[in-house]
Amino acid sequence: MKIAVMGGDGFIGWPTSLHLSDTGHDIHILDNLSRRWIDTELGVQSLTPMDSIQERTRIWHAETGRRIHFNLIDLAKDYELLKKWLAENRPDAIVHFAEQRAAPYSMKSDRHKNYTVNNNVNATHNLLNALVELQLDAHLIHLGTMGVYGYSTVGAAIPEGYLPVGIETSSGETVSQEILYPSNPGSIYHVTKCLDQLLFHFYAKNDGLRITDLHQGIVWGTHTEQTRRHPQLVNRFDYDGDYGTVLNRFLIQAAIGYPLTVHGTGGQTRAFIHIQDSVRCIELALNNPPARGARVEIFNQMTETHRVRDLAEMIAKMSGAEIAWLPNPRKEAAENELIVKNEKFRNLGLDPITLQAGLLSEIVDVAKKFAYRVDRSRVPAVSAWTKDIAATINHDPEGRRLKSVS
Ligand code: USQ
Repeated sequence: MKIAVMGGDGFIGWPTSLHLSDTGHDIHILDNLSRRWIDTELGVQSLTPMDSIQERTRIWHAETGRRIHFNLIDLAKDYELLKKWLAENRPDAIVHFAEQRAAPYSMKSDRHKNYTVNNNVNATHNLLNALVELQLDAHLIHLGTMGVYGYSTVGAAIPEGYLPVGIETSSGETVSQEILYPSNPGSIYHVTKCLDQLLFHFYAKNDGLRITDLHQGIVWGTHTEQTRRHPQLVNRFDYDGDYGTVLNRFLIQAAIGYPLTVHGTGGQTRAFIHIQDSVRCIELALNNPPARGARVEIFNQMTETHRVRDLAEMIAKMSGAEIAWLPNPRKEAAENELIVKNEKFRNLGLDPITLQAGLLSEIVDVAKKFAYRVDRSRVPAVSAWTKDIAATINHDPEGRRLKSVS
């Protein structure tokens, strides 16, 4: 298949491009390199040394004989350029990662909120709009988030996108319907993924576009089978307070002797998936497109759930790291339960990589190798969800007052 990978220079876009190229697909990356610019803005860098996208694709070709094409296009701003590229190349499928993906970054300031909404919603809409205009029947796979469901305790398993409901009619009968699971975003970034869902719903219904939305959990790990093949194919690995995600952050912190930064009581339960499974799921979704005219296909792309404090305690035990119980900069439930259905990928053959000590220590080893690149002042999460920090959690599970760490 000819596949366009929008955002193919990013944390999941790059290993996905390699994985799909390795399985014989013709890969075309479209990316505006915004993630690299944001590193410059924030004054941070990936823990792993990343080469330019051109150099990465050159190495991939030298290693495998396969070409990955790169196009510098901004989906959100260059509509005409995007349309021209799609018209000339007419891909069979499009994988869409081209969005600002960090919740803390989206909450940094009014400017960051505007940027995240403008960038993410425009990128998605421009893509959908162009597909209709060009009558291009490419299967669109979007990287969404488990966060669209929210993190309140529901007391029932979260279904894969759609919720069956009974509605009482005026004559007293109950009619059943399946509706999009009610959105409950916890950050401006998550809001944009909820808005994307509505755009997908409309374009599938109105124009018959074939769309798959992947509601992904928190990704952990850094290597995939293909990124391991050459030092210059290495994936990016974020550790800073804006882009580093919880489990990878704890592992890096353990590697550099930094206290594990648990927000609040660490009672937050979240869904997780290893990066290798993430790229496998995208391949499974590609091979199982919805029919034209069908509703949006939604998968929960996660393999297990964990509580933040359990992860911190497990890593502390494994590495001897200290845990710092910090005031939570986010506005989120201090404790929640989370049960998630993920049968659809399991039924398609996904055999999940779970948190085995082996893979966790592989990440600690990568972090130790590149520890000299870490700027410790960039580890704390400083983006606050509310100006009223006193309103957020300020005690650990035993009721001790929380301290800050530097
Ligand atoms: N947390 C800590 N300490 C830290 C970092 C995070 O306790 O040092 C806590 C947060 O307060 C939160 C949880 O860990 O309760 C998860 O935070 P995160 O930064 O790992 O994940 P999140 O902001 O939710 O976003 C990440 C990705 C995003 C993706 C999302 C999936 O950046 O692109 O959509 O995970 S999900 O969380 O399922 O919505």
